[in-house]
Amino acid sequence: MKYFALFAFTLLFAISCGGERESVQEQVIDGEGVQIEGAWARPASEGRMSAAYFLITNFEETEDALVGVESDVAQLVEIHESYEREEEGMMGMREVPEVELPSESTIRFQQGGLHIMLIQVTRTLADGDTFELTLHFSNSESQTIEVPVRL
Ligand SMILES: [Cu+2]
Repeated sequence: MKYFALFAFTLLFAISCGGERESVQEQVIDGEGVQIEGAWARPASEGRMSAAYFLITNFEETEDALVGVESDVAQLVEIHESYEREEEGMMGMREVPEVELPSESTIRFQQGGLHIMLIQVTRTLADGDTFELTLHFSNSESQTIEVPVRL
């Protein structure tokens, strides 16, 4: 339900700023499969945590889902979501087993929202470095992307 809300927001945003809307629609018509864009990750010292972000667009008419993520740059790689902890009014984060990718829609992984948690990175990730991340989907084939580290 949360992911549907995110998508609805994206649509609303697109509609509220005229020119954007056409390019978004065009993108959805032109694309194929599942595409990942705008990937980046935060710098981290060896042994610490980093987080990776990107946009995933499912151009297909069938649903898909991100069901797992792997990388040799961290001891543990998890799909996380941020949420507001009601008791304390603070933000927390927790692992989610998968993220639905509705047909012809874009899901945004971003700070304060969905993200890929890289726990105990195996080497220092400095601004300008890159590493590989492999994403597994329920329908489409796995994809390995190059993720740049930046501030
Ligand atoms: Cu996290």
